[in-house]
Amino acid sequence: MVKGKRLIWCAFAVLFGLIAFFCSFKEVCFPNILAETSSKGELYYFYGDFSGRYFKMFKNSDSLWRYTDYDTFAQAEIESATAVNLHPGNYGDTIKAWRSPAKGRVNIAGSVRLKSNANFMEGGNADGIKISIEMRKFEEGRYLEAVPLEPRYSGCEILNDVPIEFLFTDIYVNAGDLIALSVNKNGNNDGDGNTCVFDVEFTKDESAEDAQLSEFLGCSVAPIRNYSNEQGKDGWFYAFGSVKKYSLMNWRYVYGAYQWTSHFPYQFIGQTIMHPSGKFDNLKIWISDFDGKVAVSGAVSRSSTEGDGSLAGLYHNGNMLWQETCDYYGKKVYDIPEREINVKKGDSIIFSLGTGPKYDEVGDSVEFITNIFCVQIEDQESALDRFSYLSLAENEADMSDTSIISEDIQNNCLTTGQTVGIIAGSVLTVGLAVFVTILAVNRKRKKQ
Ligand SMILES: [Ca+2]
Ligand SMILES: [Ca+2]
Repeated sequence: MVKGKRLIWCAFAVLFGLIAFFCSFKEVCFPNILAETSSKGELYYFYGDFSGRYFKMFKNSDSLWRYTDYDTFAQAEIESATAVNLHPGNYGDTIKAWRSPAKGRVNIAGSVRLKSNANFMEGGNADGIKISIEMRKFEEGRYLEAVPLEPRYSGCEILNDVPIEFLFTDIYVNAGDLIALSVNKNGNNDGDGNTCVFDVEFTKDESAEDAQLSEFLGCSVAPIRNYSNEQGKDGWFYAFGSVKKYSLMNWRYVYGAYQWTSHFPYQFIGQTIMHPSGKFDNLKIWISDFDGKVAVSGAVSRSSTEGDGSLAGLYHNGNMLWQETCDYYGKKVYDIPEREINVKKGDSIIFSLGTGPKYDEVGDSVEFITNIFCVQIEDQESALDRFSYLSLAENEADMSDTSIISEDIQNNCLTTGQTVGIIAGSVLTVGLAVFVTILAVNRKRKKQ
């Protein structure tokens, strides 16, 4: 009988132990079992500035999201079901965001770890990352300003490979609210690969119903799509020459990819990488098919320790709005500050890249981001023949007329009158030589 009682107690102890084990197991596994279903909210990847202008990244595959520049991506990591490498870009943060499906409460658990300790990276360029965890409340169809969940997670710098862990509990949310983890490059994005876990556990209020949320996520209007394999598509043309006169490039397989190229060596315009050639600039030209307003911005990223740099410019109808000699030795991003421009149908916006005043091409490959955002359309003519607004050159001599080249032309080249004089002189000299030769031959024949 005593034995039987002992057995019952043992059975209870084992059962209790098992319950305790499973409870603790659930606690440990909390981050990995969250936010898997749509009723728990949706997860998104953004690029830009969560407190300002940001865009939705596009899905490249089941485990990779991208934006326009090569360095920007969010990639699933193998080490856990929800870990992801939020690699920041040269021009904005890479952001993982969660959207609340209804009124309720959330717990957020996670961590961020740099894959490499920035203090010991070879080359000495690495400067770590900064992370922010912020919420944007959704009220009356619009998003309010981003507010950090805690001040210490606002631009928190991470320089070594020790993980930073965070846990927020009982955050009150309404349908549509966004909570996001942003990773910023903190200077440059060398060695900024990281492993982020950002798991959300949502508990809906008992009285709350799932809201019908729209696709609006507070994202800015995306820039007018600015790269394709077709001249004129979305208003964009790819050319070489000068801002005033140019020739269109051809789409060919060169330097490891299909991209726009001229017949000069190493001159091409890729998705974001471009390289100019000699005295002919690379030109990305956009022709408006509407009267209205656009916002224009961009950036040039150079990473080289040789050459005299390249000359980047921005023009509206041939008038220079911005120019910069990008000649820093090392890695540097030159921002083209955003500005609004009133445009008419047929107006041109040109982003140019030249080799510089000495036409030295060494180290002139750059990454060039060229953004044009449509702000306001008053009157659009979609069928506008944009080709007819191009300023195409008749030949190569016709297009050697960039702003920097024009100085050289003024200093070193000849006027039309001088050119005619030289041609006439040359013709006369050759004619005289031929005449003298014939005369000499005739005399020789007479002597024979
Ligand atoms: Ca960095
Ligand atoms: Ca150069």
